[in-house]
Amino acid sequence: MSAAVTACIGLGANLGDAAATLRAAFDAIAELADTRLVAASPLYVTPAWGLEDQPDFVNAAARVETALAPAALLEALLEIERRFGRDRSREQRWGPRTLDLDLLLYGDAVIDLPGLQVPHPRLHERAFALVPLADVAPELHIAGHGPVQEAAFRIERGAIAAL
Ligand code: PH2
Ligand code: MG
Ligand code: MG
Repeated sequence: MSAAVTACIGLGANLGDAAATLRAAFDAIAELADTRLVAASPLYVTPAWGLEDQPDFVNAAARVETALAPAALLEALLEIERRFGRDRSREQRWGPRTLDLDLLLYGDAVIDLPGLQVPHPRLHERAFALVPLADVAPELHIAGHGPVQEAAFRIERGAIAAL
């Protein structure tokens, strides 16, 4: 694999067997073309954020090395979401989902396109994303917010629990 970039992916689910879905999603990420899964975080049960009247989420994070460009990696992640039953035409913002794969970090890139914002805009203030990310990428920097580990120390962890 040539010119690989380190990227991080946030995984989340709260419909069906969310833990099984996340484990299978790690396998799907490991099988992506031109991409190597370097680390998979533990799974965490996290209280739903944004829209509180829904089941707890299971969240995790993956660290990969990839030769895919950001848009190609995002498209591959959306394809995995669809394979696991995600239908974006039938869901509400911040509502329940079978699988959500977010591109959290892509090297040091700062990308602000419709549908592709990296670092993920609210990453530094969301414990459900930061806590697992700190397991796989403590030393990586969130542009404008410093190292992942320090952002994770600053955040209120709330009721997040290892699965
Ligand atoms: N994702 C959302 C909305 N709320 N809450 C938690 N705890 N975890 C998530 O992954 C999550 C959420 C929409 O993507
Ligand atoms: Mg998403
Ligand atoms: Mg999300």
